[in-house]
Amino acid sequence: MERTFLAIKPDGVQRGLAGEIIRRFETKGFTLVGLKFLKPSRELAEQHYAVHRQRPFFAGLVEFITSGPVVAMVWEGDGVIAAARKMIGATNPLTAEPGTIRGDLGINIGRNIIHGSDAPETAKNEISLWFKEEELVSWQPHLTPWLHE
Ligand code: IDP
Repeated sequence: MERTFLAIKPDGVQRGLAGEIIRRFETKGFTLVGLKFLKPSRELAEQHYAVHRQRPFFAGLVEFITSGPVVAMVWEGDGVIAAARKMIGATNPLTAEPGTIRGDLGINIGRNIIHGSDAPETAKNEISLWFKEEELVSWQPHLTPWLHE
């Protein structure tokens, strides 16, 4: 079963959007298998955003993500990686489609509420960066037969 890493960034937490965001993934039918509330260390943030190390916004991004608590999550389900990216919307909330998390709830690229893994390989790496294996819970939701034929 496919898994992805999602993180509600400090702006999403400060704005009280954590419940709204979790609700969207729950009601869509995906399964929560890992959840933690933490203030990421600089080391964790720099590793997480390592691909952006050369970009001009890298320092600000690391500063921001380490500035407050984030809700780090692992969600499971068929096609969850691509579906979550679709539900999150484009990187810039101003151009993200209405109906997406960023399109409905944000206005600025540096305050775009949520992170979601962009591909199977990054999902695997990000899950193991943020979670230990024993922190992930494999379980069978009773709703499964009502979500899948
Ligand atoms: P994504 O979060 O939609 O996958 P990425 O291109 O991977 O977008 O960028 C990672 C994060 O870096 C974005 O979510 C955003 O917070 C930040 N970011 C990207 N481009 C800019 C920019 O031009 N200015 C400020 N922050 C940016």
